[in-house]
Formats: sequence, C-alpha cells, structure tokens
Amino acid sequence: MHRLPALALAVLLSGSAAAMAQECDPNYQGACVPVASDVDCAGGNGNGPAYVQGPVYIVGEDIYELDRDGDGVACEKKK
Ligand SMILES: [Ca+2]
Repeated sequence: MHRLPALALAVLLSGSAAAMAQECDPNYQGACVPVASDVDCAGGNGNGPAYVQGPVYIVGEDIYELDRDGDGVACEKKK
C-alpha cells in the first residue's frame, strides 16, 4: 500500500506585503521623492517615470534636476 507523496502546493505567499513601503531619496526633504530612474514634478511637463508633488527641499544633491532655477526648492509653486 502506497501513500501518495504530499504535494507541495501549500506554498506560503505571505510576508511580501510589508515590504512595499516607499523608499524616499535622501537628497530631498519636504516630500517623499521616490527612488527611481528619473523623477519629475507632478503637474509639470516631465516625462517621469516617477513624479513628486512639491515643494521639495534639496538637502543633498539634486540628482533628478528638479530644481530648475537653483534656489534649493524644487517643484515649488509658481509665484
Ligand atoms: Ca526651484
């Protein structure tokens, strides 16, 4: 009499949901600038693929060139 081998169908898919927290770029403060290949200002004419809603304050290097006028504040509202 043979016992059927227990099929390993009970694969646990748990544990992945908690790792979905957004990573924010440390070069910017005031808003969460996502870590992406390129980030543009939401509502602007950038092509993404990621966007951030300003204002964003540059505390490091403006690696995404969000601060076009170089005053240290990116994606600021037009005055
Ligand atoms: Ca600016």
